[in-house]
Amino acid sequence: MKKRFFLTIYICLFIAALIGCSKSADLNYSDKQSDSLEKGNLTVIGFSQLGAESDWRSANTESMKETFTEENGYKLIFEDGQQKQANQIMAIRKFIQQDVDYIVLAPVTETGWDTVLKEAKDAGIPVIIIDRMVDVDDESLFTCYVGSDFELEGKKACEWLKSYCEKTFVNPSMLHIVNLQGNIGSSAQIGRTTGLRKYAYENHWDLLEEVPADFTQTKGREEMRKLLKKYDNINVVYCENDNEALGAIEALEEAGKMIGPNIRYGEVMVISFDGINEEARQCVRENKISCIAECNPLHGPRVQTIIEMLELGKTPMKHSNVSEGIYVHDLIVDKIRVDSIEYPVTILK
Ligand code: GZL
Repeated sequence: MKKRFFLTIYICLFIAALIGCSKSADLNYSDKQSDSLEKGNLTVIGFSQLGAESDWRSANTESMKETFTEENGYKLIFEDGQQKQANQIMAIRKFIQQDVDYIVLAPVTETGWDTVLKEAKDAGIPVIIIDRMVDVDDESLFTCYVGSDFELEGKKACEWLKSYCEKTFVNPSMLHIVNLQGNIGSSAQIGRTTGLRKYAYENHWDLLEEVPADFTQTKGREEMRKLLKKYDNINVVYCENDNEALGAIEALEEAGKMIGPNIRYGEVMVISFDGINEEARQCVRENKISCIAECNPLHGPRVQTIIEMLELGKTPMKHSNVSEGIYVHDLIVDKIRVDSIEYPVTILK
């Protein structure tokens, strides 16, 4: 009798356990279901943007947001690093916890990414680097890079300056140049500065001073003011982006300087990079900025192509650079040649 009693209890407990498991499985399943419902069929992308310092940056962010919409099948999680690498590293760790499908990183500076990119790799999340580059010991820590060749941008701007001097009979020894640099340690600053230094060395240009101006208009104006107090012979201002150039122009006008390409007649020539800011483009039309080396911010569609390839199990190019031009006021220099490749120049209408 006793035996039958305990057997009945055991069987009831066993059936209860079975129902419980199936419920929790259902629970898990419904949890999973709600999880997948949250993601739906969307591809989830964690995008760590470095900041909002310039018009170029805003256009870059806009391009990513316009591309990775839910209508296009994506869920974009956007984090603004506010110019701080620590914020970007925190964002990447958050993306890893959220188990996103892809991480896109626009790094504020080149170094200091190895550890967090290793964490993303260990989590099996592909990382796509855009715009500026990362300097890591092991390039398997990121899937691929798409952005600009910044040293080439610098060389193009300098080759235009060299050709312009030749065409207008300005002796290279007449040039007295200052460089308003971007964020120190960023690929854009490193490349554009390297291009200038190479040309200054090879052509015996007088490179008076290089100062960080953080790619912003405010800093460009402040640093230009200081340089004008220090030097009375500046006749070329090399600005590593358009926002700095606009700030420099404000300071030059405050100081009563004539701004333009006619160095022989005492004008101060302004050279810049990007070409996305409408005010800067207007300055080219008015010959206040003599030349802008284009830096194209529209990486959204390029990243989408990469992700579509990865989704199909294909392998994108490890490094891809976008092709970029030169914007000018007139065709005194109608083409330039850099590293034996010819580039057209474009008059800004
Ligand atoms: C270049 C980009 C630079 C732009 C600046 O790709 O990193 O940062 O030239 C921006 O305008 O702030």
